[in-house]
Amino acid sequence: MTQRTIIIGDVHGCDKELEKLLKTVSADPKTDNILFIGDLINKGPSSRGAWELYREYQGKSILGNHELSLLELVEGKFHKHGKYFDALQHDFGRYFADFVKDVHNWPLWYEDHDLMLVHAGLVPGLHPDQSDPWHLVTIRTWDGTGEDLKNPENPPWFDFYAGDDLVVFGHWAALGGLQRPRVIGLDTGCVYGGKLSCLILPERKIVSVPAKKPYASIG
Ligand SMILES: [Mn+2]
Repeated sequence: MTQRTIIIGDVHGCDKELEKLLKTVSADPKTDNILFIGDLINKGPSSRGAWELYREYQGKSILGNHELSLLELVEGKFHKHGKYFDALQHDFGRYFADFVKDVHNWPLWYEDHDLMLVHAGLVPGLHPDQSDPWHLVTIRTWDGTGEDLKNPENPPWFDFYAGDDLVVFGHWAALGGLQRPRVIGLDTGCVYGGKLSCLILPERKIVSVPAKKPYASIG
């Protein structure tokens, strides 16, 4: 059997939906390479439940903006996502240190042959290793300078992408997913009551399961 790569979009603590999606595609860590696009945690019902499934299925994840801010918060830096910190510690309980230790090993992007994963997107003209980490986990649109990465008046970052790799990203729930020949967006807003989606390679099939309910409001 050909080994599959299964890339899962922004889970945000929607553990029940993640479990359903993994079962729907018959994910098997023995034969499948299971990857997460970041933002496994926060906003939804159980970040710990999502992390336990990620471990059970021997997943690998890149950093989302929520994990990058967690790493800054544990270093004592102020960040606007600090509002999630107490709930996250409570949710993980005695496993919190193990979780943080795990996240310390998550890369900002993932590259394998002609596949690249990045949480939000690529800064036009730059390889991810030349980019500001926060740009990689938050970019939506491009203003030409990197000052304002989410102004809806500006074109999306992927309009500038002309590389040969297939780039898979999340982070932009309002976009509702994207399918272009070399760019695929997987954030279909599960935590906001949308659906949780994954991409299966090499067949390029997208499979989604609906959210049981909205757990947070968008924005
Ligand atoms: Mn995000």
